Amino acid sequence: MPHAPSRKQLHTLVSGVLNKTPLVDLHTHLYDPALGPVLLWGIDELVTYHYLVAEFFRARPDFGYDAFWALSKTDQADLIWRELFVLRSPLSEACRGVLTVLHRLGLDTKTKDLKQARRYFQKRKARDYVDQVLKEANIKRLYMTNDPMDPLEAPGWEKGFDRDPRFLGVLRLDSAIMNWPDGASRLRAMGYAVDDGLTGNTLSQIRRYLNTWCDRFDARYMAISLPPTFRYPDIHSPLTTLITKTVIPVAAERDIPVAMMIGVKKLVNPALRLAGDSVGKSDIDTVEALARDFGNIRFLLTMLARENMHELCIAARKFKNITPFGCWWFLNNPSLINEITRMRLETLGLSFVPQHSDARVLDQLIYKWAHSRTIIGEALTDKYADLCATGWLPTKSEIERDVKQLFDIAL
Ligand code: RAT
Ligand code: ZN
Repeated sequence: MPHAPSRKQLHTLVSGVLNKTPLVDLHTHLYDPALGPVLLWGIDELVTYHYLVAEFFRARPDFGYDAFWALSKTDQADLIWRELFVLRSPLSEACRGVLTVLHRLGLDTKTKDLKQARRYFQKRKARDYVDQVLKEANIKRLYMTNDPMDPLEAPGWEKGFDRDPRFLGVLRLDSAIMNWPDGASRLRAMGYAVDDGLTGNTLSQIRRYLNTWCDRFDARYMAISLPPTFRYPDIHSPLTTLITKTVIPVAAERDIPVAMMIGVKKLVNPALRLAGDSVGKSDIDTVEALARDFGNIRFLLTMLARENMHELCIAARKFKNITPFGCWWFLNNPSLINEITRMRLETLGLSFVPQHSDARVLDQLIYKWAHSRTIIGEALTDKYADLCATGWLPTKSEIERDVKQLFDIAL
């Protein structure tokens, strides 16, 4: 009988498989390079990531919000770099991420200014850099966040372009249906004859909008981020009505999943702009009721509050049409990824998607995936070690199969 491997041997095996397997990124804010400048990359974008903007104001509470936003992007980056990387140690996860990127690109991380990095990026071309980053991060496919109402990306889609098959389309719903009737005038401007009231005709026009744009994006799923107050059933809520009477029927007809990201309190501090959103505890009964009443829909589900993570695992045990995914935003920290991944493995086996990057800047794929692979590798190693203790010995090909089941979601 073969000997049980030591933890060290198992770890080498598991992390080797994880690092070598090209993974799929289920949710990003990255774009097909053919869409042009809407795809963000490079040092100034990295350093002005909204996670770091929030941290800048922790370091400099004396600095005015308006004064910060009035600066050019380069000046904002210089200021953030000085405050968070030069005047104090960059210990936070978002700061560490910038350093991981620079390090992996072969740049000096302990510099007083960003000149060296700027020189490096000036020499890069977007398309080649996409190849370089996807290779370094070992990501084979990623899902975008496509918004028909985004003036920066919509014209590109209307014109049409040759798709990069690694960048898959996702119809984002927030701009059209959140805080109804906010989206009504935008829909009318796009040629959809909607009223502010949710009449039968309005609902059918919105379904037409969803179908038209799912076609145009070749959308693999539709996605929405929801506040902690979101409830189903709720006959008084326009949002709930729009989800049940437009999004869900269109998803059913097209046989595509609906992704719900629940728990964001938008703009609790508007002065922080993109960095101004917060977290709230959401309602798991709502998730269970949706999964029960719409058993024909696959719900990709993530929640923002740590407090919701355990009950989401249990809801997924009860409803096969719920797929928990990722450690979202404020949960995308090593200590929490560790806790959440172990809990999911223990309650769901391999039937969840451990992580997505949420990258807004291309280069972030490098750090978000490097950091997550490390933590997930530790958690998996311990789980296989527990099996070894029973005499069950995993083979390399079984580990490869398992990693593929976890990450290789095909939609
Ligand atoms: O993680 C983020 O960058 C957030 O600002 C949001 O984009 C969130 O992930 C979302 O998709 O709404
Ligand atoms: Zn996101």
